[in-house]
Amino acid sequence: MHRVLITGAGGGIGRSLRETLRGVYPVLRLSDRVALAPARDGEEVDQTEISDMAAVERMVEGVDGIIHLGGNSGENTWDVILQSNIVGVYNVFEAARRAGVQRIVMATSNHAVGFYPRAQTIDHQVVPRPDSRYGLSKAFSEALASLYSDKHGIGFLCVRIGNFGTRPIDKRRLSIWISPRDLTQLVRIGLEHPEVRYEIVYGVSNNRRSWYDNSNAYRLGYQPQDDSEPYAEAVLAAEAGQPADPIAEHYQGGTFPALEHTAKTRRD
Ligand code: 15L
Repeated sequence: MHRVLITGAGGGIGRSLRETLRGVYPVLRLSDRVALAPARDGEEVDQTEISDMAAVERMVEGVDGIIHLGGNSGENTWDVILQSNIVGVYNVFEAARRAGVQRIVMATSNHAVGFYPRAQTIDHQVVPRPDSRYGLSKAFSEALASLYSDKHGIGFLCVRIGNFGTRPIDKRRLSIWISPRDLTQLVRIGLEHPEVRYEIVYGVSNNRRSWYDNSNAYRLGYQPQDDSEPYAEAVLAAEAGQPADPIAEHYQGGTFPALEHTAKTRRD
């Protein structure tokens, strides 16, 4: 990997990877739809709207690997999701194919499977159960990655990211938290592991309260360093006595499945 492109480089994960991957690859190309801090040594800065194919083609030129974080990172209207997460991811993968890019790390989300109940442990082989239009767009991106892997041989690591941050922020996040250093490790596996063809893994730390069987990530060599448990007491104490939405509490996706929820009965 000589030149690695990060899309969505202005978001929380992108800004963190800009630091943790600094000097790991000779050139980091950082792109976002908004202006980014100026390039430092070993960096290139780019401003691209990923729903614009011609601009995306310029963005991927000369790149060896891509970390695709770009797009909308939460629930939104169908028009926004369609342009930024569905048209956007198609443009990135298709432009990557045309440019001969061999490896892509795709930021998918726990919300692609957010309608699984918290009582169930799920692995990388479960069928998607998106909990929102956002989660649906992530399930789409996983299926699109599968197509581009089978048909064009691009290697994909699809990372179903839980919740990224320096510490878990609430009870639900105790089960899905990932620290910056653990995500960096997974991203590097995605770019550097010689045998990645099409893999789904969970982007979570080694949380004692996890809802995931992340054996696929471990098979690829992932050795997470962090666990949310040392934060549990403080997190739970801060939340004690707060009213809980029963739908949000039941499902892994939390408030995402609860939003606009009208079903009278549960599927599980
Ligand atoms: C995500 O996929 C979102 O991008 C992030 O903003 C959080 O909502 C996270 O999931 C979560 O579930 O905590």
